[in-house]
Amino acid sequence: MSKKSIDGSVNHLLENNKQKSLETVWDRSDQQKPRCGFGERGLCCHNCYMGPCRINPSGKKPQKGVCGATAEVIVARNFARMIAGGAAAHSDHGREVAKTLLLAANNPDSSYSIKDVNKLNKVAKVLGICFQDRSKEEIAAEVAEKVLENFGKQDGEVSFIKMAPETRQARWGQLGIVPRGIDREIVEMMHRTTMGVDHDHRNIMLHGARTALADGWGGSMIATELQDILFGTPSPLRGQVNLGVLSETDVNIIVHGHEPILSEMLVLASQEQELIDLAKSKGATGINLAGICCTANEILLRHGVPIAGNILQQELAVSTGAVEAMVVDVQCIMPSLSEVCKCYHTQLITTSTKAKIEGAKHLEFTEKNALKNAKKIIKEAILNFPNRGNVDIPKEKMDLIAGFSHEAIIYMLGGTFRGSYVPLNDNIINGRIKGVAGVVGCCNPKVTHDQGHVSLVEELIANDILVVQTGCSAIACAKAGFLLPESADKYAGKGLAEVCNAVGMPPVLHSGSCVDNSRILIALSEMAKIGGLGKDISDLPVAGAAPEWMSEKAISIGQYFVASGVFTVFGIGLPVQGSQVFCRHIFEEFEGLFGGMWAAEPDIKKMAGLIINHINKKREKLGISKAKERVLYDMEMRRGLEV
Ligand code: NFS
Repeated sequence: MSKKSIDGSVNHLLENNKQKSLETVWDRSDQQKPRCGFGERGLCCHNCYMGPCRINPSGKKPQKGVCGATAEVIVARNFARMIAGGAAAHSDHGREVAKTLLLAANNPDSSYSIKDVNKLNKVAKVLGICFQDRSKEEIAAEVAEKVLENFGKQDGEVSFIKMAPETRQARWGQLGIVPRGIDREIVEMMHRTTMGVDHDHRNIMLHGARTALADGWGGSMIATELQDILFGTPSPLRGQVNLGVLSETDVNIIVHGHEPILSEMLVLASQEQELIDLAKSKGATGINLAGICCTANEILLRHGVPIAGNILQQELAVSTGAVEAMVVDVQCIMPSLSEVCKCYHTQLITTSTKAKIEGAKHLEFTEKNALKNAKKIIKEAILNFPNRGNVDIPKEKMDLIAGFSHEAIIYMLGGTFRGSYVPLNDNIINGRIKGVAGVVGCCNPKVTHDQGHVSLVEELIANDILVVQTGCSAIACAKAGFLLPESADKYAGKGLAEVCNAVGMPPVLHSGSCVDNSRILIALSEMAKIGGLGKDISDLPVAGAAPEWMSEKAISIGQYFVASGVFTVFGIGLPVQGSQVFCRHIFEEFEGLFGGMWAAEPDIKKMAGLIINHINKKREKLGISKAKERVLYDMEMRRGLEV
């Protein structure tokens, strides 16, 4: 890999950091080479202390762990535990949002309120809660209580499963994998994969599907839907992205992590006149809040707050010397930040009781005193401004349009009165749009930063495939300029460009953070329900991809997409490749079970080829593989049609 990134701001700062001997994620990644081949293939087991055990991938002994576990059992258990880890992270986030909605409903003095009543009523309807002639607080309290039950339920099914097409629900029912309670499925996954329990890789992965569905249609969907109620459903707005959004003259505060419960309050606090005045009294021109990772996506989508970068840019943001405080909550936060911050004046502030870092200042953020806590954090940053030394802010920044929630897409396509997915389905049927791909997930220093996302998306839109994005992948493509309507003419195929120009949308739609992948599930369900493209998600000409994945959360997302019927390709590699039996199961046999299956393809051109072939295969099956233009009937033709 010649360059670490395709992003000039990253390469510039890395060069400077090298001279300062400042260690970053790329240096530590190099120090790990050569990587453990057993671990990379998923072949080591440390689930009990008779081990650790590993299977020899060459076929020589040992071919079994001390307990007798085979390669496929070990690989399955490791993979399933990654699903459980990812599902736990998304779902614990969802739980906090539900608790905050309950607080907002029951406590008028709390800093939170119910912003989107339409969405509240919509969610209440799905949950079977009466919303007529009741106050929004009453409805919200019942919604929050009902979804909170979803976590601890032992039987039945998680509520939002109902949003899936009926054929899909029936398939899950036949397979016995409808998630009952979110916590229950995660606990059972950990139980089954502990020493001496489930030794059938197929059975392990069936529960892996159930656990992942409890994330996608449970924890993540709860997070998204309830965040929309609390903070507003996103609609298209303009923003900016990359390290160039940092200001030379303002107090720069970066919020990094995942839960908008914190970041929304920081947005509010940063607009307080008294704090802006304080910043000015310290010699700054104002307060500049910017985000990193998914919390950035959340506040970009709802407030247009700029994004400083994706996961691999967190240390680099500090190394600009221009950040007064890096405020973090949970997930994707590197502990190394503490060391990097020591080299600058930057104050690292942890806020969650679940996530502390040695060397950071801990300012506990609780929902109860949210705004007060947020103000305290902002004040801390302002007071640090006079300690700023030399700064080196890269020039790179790019405009983007974001905020394509499922509701916004419907509105964009059809307006208030006839908004639906019919126009999208029509354009897929007439072949202007060949299909839809969700390109999501992380960045990983094992490959050139941002390259996989950008090259894949470029290839897909050139082939008339509409791309929907979330997470760090969306940030990568935003930096490349794909998230602007103008990019349709520049990069998209003729058919897709025509549709984009007619509607005024970019060919790449930013739908939010990683929990917002649930928006894609709902959009796919709607496409299937509308008709014309089959009856189930697995009939649609769609696919999913995570070209630079790294997190357990990505594995859970991949598994729930597959279990929902979507062909899903991961780049880099998957830690399952030590067992051919297991690979055959998730790459091939899964299709018969779920209608969707996994694939692993590190070569981005080939990955694009797999997605395009899959979409063509689905189009052929639907009988829409030949481009058909709609016939505009004149009166004579119409009369000819009459019997
Ligand atoms: Ni998703 Fe978001 Fe980024 Fe990966 Fe991490 S921030 S929740 S896990 S690295 S996309």
